[in-house]
Amino acid sequence: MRLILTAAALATIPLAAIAQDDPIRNTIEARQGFYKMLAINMGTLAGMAKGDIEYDETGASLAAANIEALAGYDLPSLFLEGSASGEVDGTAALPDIWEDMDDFRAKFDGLREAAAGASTAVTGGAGNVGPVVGKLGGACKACHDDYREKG
Ligand code: ASC
Repeated sequence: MRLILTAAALATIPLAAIAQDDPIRNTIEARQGFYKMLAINMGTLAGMAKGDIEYDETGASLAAANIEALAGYDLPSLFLEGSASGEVDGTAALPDIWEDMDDFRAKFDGLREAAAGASTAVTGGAGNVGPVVGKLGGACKACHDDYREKG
């Protein structure tokens, strides 16, 4: 019985390996997870800036630190050739990204610059959160305008 169970368990391994070995699907899932984490932390800061979420200095600083950490990741490396909208389903990444990867990278550098120091900038009161959200949102938008499918 034990032998049979072991064989059955082993038989499932190749299928799982195939699913994880699709580099295009992996890269799309990874960058979407990245954006989701970014959006969750932006949501916390934007909520505090608007007064929808009660300001709490530690919470604000942690959310901003998360954004700084995310901005330190080399996100553009997840944009593999062949993972554009129109080539595969389930992505809003416009083909223009690959037409000018240097500019795409420059846009991401813009987020990194906007995020620098954010965890300190949001301390000291709810009134300090809005300007940080504005700066970060501007960097998000600059890239979305050119490189994310509308709609
Ligand atoms: C966010 C979020 C975005 C950006 C964008 C800025 O909080 O989820 O995609 O900010 O709205 O223009």
